[in-house]
This record gives sequence, structure tokens and C-alpha cells, in this order.
Amino acid sequence: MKTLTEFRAVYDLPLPELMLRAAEVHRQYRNYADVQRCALLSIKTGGCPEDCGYCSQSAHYDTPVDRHPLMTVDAVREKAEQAKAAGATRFCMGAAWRSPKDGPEFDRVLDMVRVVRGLDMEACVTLGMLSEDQARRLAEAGLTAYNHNLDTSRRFYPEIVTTRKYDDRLDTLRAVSKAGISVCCGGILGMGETEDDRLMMFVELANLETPPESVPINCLMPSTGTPLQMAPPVDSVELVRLIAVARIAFPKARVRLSAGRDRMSRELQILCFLAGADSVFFGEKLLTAPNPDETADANLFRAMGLPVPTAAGCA
Ligand code: SAM
Ligand code: DTB
Ligand code: SF4
Repeated sequence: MKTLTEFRAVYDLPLPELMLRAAEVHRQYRNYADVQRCALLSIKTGGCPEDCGYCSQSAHYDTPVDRHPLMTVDAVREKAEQAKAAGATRFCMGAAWRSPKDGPEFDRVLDMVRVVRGLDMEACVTLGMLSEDQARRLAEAGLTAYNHNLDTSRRFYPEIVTTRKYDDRLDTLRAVSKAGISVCCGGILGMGETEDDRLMMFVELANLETPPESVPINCLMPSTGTPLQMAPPVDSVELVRLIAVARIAFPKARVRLSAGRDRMSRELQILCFLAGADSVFFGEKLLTAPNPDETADANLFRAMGLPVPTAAGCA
């Protein structure tokens, strides 16, 4: 599938047919019992020069988020060790930068990547726009994946972000692929976009030279002070349909049920896994916004009959 017409035809299938098709792909290419748990850490918080209308960390908006400079490598090591002990197999680090500046701070991030890889976890970072040289240095440090979301369709993008262009995002994705790093790229639902906008984002992803290794699907976490603070929640069936289409379009990818789980029922999350999602962020906080706690996730995994995450690993 490469065109909007093809994506839309699948998206509009009767829901049981769509779910069954996604399940067939899921069974063929992935293991339903392997739901990856990723830990997320904000290594540099707030004060970002970009004006992304959804983001609590943009300096353009007056939000309740406190600014924090780049963490030390030792502090990150401690968090990564805790995450590993709690059963994470991937450790994702996010920085509120437009793009990283070469120098001591970027070198520190390279050290953080080496620390996470040294703990035998996958390492992912999201630092904004990268040069080819920065991507190469991250690859040399052992980075597994780079998260850089297209967020929405090309046509809707300027309604949400004006301080950079859609093509800037695509340039970074190309630099990341060229350096041999896996691409983690997806978007946000619930920003006022249409269902076609969401599918057009998938068309962009499907037409990349290398398809993404992982596709995060975030539901907007509305943050006080941002232009999208009053946005209504995403329709549940639209979310499930989109996840099923992601599974069919990107059969080998991790489809990540990312931000927004704290507002979803257990049943909706289970529907998302049945539609093909196979990864979550766990822990009470995403970067700045809340996420379900350990008990809620233990209940969720128990209800599905999957290994339950505990502080000592998996039971
Ligand atoms: N500054 C870097 C960038 O934008 O590429 C990295 C950090 S940024 C916070 C990472 C991603 O988080 C964004 O691309 C966006 O998709 C997601 N995100 C940010 N705020 C969000 C929100 N309020 N709700 C859902 N997803 C959000
Ligand atoms: C992604 O797609 N979702 C994560 C991760 N990549 C970096 C971030 C979600 C952020 C949710 C809002 C917040 O915590 O501020
Ligand atoms: Fe900055 Fe990233 Fe937030 Fe945009 S999404 S304001 S680039 S931290």
C-alpha cells in the first residue's frame, strides 16, 4: 500500500474484517505475546524554541512544566538500571531541543547511549533535527533507533508547527537511515486533523526508502497553556482502525501504543493490542505527562494472560 486511496480502502473495511486482516499479519510477522515495554526519560526538559502546538515544553507557551537542563550521565545510568530491573527492554531518552548543538552536551548524550547499550537494552533518543555527522556519531555510540515523528500529514502540519518544515523532518529521517540507525516515526491523533490526514502520514512513511522499524501512535495529551489544551479526546474506534491499518501497512514494525493510555479503558487498550499494537511506554510519567501506573499495567497484562511486569522483571 502506497497511496491514500489504498489506505482508505483498508481503513474503511467493516471493523471485524479489518481486525481479522490485521491479526493475520500480526500472527505472520510478529509474536502477539511479545509486547515490548519501553521506558521513557526526559533528559532535557522545557524551554524549547519550537512552537509545536501540542507541546508542554515549547517556550512559546506558558505551561506548568518546569525547565531542567541536560541530566548527568550518572543520573541517567541510575534511571536506566531501574528501568531494566522493572522489565524494560528499550530505554528512550527525549530532549526538548530544536536540534542538538555539537559540543559537550551532544558528547554527553553519546555517553548516555553507551551506558544504555552497556546495560543490554535497546537505546532510542529523540533530540530534534540531526545533521548527517551527528547521526553517524550516534550510530558509532551504538544507538539502536532514533525517534523523529512526522506527527501528521504534510498538508495539516503548518497548522500545528510553524518553526520548521515537513521536509526538515524528512531530511533528518534520511540522515538517520543513512547512518544505519533504525527509524522510529509516527504521529499524534487528536489535534483537529481528519482521518485522511492520519492516513496521509502513513503514506509518507510507506514511501520512505527504508520503512520505519517502529511506528508510535500517540493520542494528544492536552497540556494547559498550549493552543490545543481544549482538544477533545480521540474517538476509540478511529484509534483502533488506525492501529490495524498500521499493522497491515508496516507488518514487521513495532506499532507503539504511546501517549494517551492513561485516558483509555483497559478494554480499549486490549482492542488496540488485538488490532496489532505491540509496544507500550510503562512507568507513571511519559516525558512530562502522566501514564498508567505499575498496578494498572499489571492488571492489564494479567487480563490479557501475558507475562505481568513486576519490579523484579517479568512474572
Ligand atoms: N524535541 C524533539 C522533537 O520534537 O523531535 C524530541 C522531543 S518531542 C517531545 C517527541 C515527540 O513527542 C513529538 O514529536 C510528539 O510526537 C510527541 N509529543 C509531544 N507532546 C505531546 C503531547 N502533548 N501529546 C502527545 N504526543 C506528544
Ligand atoms: C513518541 O512518539 N511519544 C513519546 C516519545 N515518542 C518520545 C513522547 C510522548 C510525549 C507525551 C507528552 C509528554 O509527556 O509531555
Ligand atoms: Fe520542542 Fe519537540 Fe516539544 Fe516541539 S515537540 S516544542 S521540538 S520538545
